[in-house]
Amino acid sequence: MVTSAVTLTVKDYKSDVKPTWCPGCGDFAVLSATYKALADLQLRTERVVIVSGIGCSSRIPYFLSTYGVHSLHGRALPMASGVKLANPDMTVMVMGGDGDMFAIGAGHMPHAASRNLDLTTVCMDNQIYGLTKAQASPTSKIGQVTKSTPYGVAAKPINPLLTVLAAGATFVARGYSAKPKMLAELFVAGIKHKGFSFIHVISPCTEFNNTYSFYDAQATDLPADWDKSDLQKAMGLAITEEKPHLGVWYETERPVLDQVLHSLEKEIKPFDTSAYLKRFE
Ligand SMILES: Cc1ncc(C[n+]2csc(CCOP(=O)(O)OP(=O)(O)O)c2C)c(N)n1
Ligand code: SF4
Repeated sequence: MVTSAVTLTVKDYKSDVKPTWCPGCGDFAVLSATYKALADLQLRTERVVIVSGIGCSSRIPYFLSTYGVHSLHGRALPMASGVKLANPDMTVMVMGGDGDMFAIGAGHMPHAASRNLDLTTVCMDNQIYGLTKAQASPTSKIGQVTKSTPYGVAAKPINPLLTVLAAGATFVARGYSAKPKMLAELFVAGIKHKGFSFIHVISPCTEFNNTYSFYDAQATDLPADWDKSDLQKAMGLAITEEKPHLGVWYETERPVLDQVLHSLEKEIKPFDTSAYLKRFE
């Protein structure tokens, strides 16, 4: 993390591009929380990269004055992994939707978590494909009527928290767009964490899946005495919870891939390609 010598404020992280999301979209709160977290941490804009895939949520890099990559649908994690490995001192955030991260991009998630690369991953979960106008996503509820499931979703939804906990993420949290203060605190904690942090954000789509009243009533904070070092307890809650719990679910320390790989660099032995190729002459 490279901090600034002059004091940066929220407005320093805003780009000239105005967000194009629908009024009330939960992603606005995620953007504001990102501005606030970066300002709280005083991170220099040129030392931060926001990498996204494709989706309404994945438009987020345009609205920040940091570096940004609006990559391919589902490919934000591999793109961000390359950015982080090549630039270990940069703060790299990966941001996108439930479709991007748990449908087409789902194969990358467990590997990013198990490798423990120092990335802060934010999944804006609206339980629908917003950009393509309301098809079912991997987190849509059983029975949810969408454009692609006119008789209701039949599949059991993927459980993002359980997935990343099982795969080895070293920081796992959940926030809600209607609680922006907590969201910014979770982003600060996720960025400060050395290793793979995953922040699941309930981020309603006002246009196609407006769940604000449901989550206003259901979302509940983790108990004050919650032990965030207890993986089994966190996984147990992810399996059994009836109401979504907000806060830091789990945090632990493990060697971080980018540091491990860079520490191995000094052991690399020169490889004589011409001598090797002689075997095939
Ligand atoms: C390879 C590929 N397949 C499909 C699409 C079409 N597509 C664009 S965004 C998207 C899903 C968007 O849903 P989500 O990732 O949850 O983001 P949201 O728009 O809800 O924020 C799909 C299927 C695409 N752009 N590229
Ligand atoms: S369609 Fe939904 S997810 Fe997309 S900008 Fe509008 S409210 Fe947000």
